[in-house]
Amino acid sequence: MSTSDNRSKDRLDAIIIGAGIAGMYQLYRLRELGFSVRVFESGSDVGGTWYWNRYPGARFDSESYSYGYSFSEELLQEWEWSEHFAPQPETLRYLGFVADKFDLRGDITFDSRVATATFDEDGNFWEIQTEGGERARATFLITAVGPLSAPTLPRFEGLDSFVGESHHTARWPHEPVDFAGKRVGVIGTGATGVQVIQEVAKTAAHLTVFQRTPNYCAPLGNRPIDEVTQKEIKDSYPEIFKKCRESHGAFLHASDPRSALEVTPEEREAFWEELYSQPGFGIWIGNFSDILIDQRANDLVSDFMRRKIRERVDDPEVAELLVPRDHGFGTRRVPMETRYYEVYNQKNVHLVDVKEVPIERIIPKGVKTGNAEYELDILIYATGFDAITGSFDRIEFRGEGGRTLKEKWADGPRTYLGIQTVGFPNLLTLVGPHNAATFCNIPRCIEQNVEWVTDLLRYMRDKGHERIAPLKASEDEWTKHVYDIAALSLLSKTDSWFMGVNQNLPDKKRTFLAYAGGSPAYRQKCDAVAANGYEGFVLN
Ligand code: NA7
Repeated sequence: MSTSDNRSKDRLDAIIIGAGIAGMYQLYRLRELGFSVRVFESGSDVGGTWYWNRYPGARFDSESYSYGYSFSEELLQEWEWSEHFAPQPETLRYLGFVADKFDLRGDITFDSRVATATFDEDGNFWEIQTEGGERARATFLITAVGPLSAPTLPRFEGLDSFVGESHHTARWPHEPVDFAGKRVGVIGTGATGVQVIQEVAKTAAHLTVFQRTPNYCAPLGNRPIDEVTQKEIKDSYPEIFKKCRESHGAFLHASDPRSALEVTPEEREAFWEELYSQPGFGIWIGNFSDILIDQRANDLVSDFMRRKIRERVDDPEVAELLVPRDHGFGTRRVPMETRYYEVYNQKNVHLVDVKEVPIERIIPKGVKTGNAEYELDILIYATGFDAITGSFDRIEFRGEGGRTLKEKWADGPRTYLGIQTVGFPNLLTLVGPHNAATFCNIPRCIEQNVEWVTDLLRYMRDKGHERIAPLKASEDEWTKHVYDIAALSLLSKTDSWFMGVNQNLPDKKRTFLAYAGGSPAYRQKCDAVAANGYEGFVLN
């Protein structure tokens, strides 16, 4: 590596793709090791997800103080979150503050999307080329491309014919979009759609929501952080992060060890009422231990959530459209909301069921369904992402024998620990498929990923190793384990982005893309692998 040889002029120790939360922290850690590193980032500044997703209403569903970086005590004490669930502009400011504090931007090339990455087998290095034609080489290539960063648009005809303003939520303009006096349409009612709908409904003259699949949404319970709480938070960071480390998804909400079936109906109801009124993901993550495993337990909690929707929506017909029937509560990502259901009691909001009568095409003046035309001034696509593998597929990774990663993962990803894949030596995938970070309060798992990779690279340098690749047997075993664990969960029985299901991507295989074994088990496994000299990998 650069410290021990003289080829560093044209070859870095590491290239990182992406300057979001993972890429920024990986840069910080590798610089600390004395590595030569360059980050390539397609955006014009740091922030990743929080750089791109500027749509109105975008905010955390994780408690702010459980989401920020934990590695610097000074940073923890300096930064003040203003709300329990901070809005996107504040998060972007925070990430800019981190970049300034640790002087990160100098090692990041912005406005630079990596197009290809090719492994040179003889030279044992990766060469990347950006869309702008810039090339760079490094011994290690670390991806920090984000699990939800390749937005997808519907495959409707006439997409470009719309004469009004249209935006995908993940490609929102930097200038504010004014909805006052406008007829606005939103397609999509996932976690993003729900956030944007409740915001647009406040000012739009008329809002039409095109809903295909209703989701079970739960109250976020956001509020400002007062001075006393601010101090309490700053004093209790070690406990906050300990709690996150010990919980399944690294959230502040740990699941209740009881079964939903072992308590009385009255106890169950009281517990669910309590969770429903509490802030954050408690109702999803802090629920009875079997709601995502046992169909009977899931049916009960789904009924509870359906009742809540019916209680909150005035028009019973509209309420029925909002009630999910084709999947159980929590088996898809639970959108968090603030008076979302009450939006449908407003006179300026109209819900259109596009499962019953699908959208046929986009027309110059708006949206045409099978039985109506909707005239719009602004059309918002909250239509999601090519999840988890999509951000990899956008880059042509060529490994040993010239094989592409896209070809290798065509039937679903195969990895060891969600960190490496056979045939692509020295490629390390932070928050990659089948990595616990994909189903997690993500910065907590990012820190685990980054620290593990940093320890690995330090170990390799100390031992004089320059190449790492997983054994095929380790990859087979991990991939089987990922699917075995997923099969126990009701998540794998439901179509969602966790399962790689996106109807706008008909060729994408239905396979579990995340890791459902939980972050404590994943951390333990990674630690054991490291303690055993990186068991399952070949280092030389
Ligand atoms: P999601 O959760 O994938 O939601 C996308 C939404 O868009 C969902 O309601 C889709 O309906 C809808 N959609 C997509 N394509 C169409 C077409 N062609 N017609 C009608 N409706 C469509 O993405 P989000 O951005 O909301 O959330 C992604 C994650 O980001 C989220 O989980 C958070 O972790 C952050 P469908 O359900 O497919 O019927």
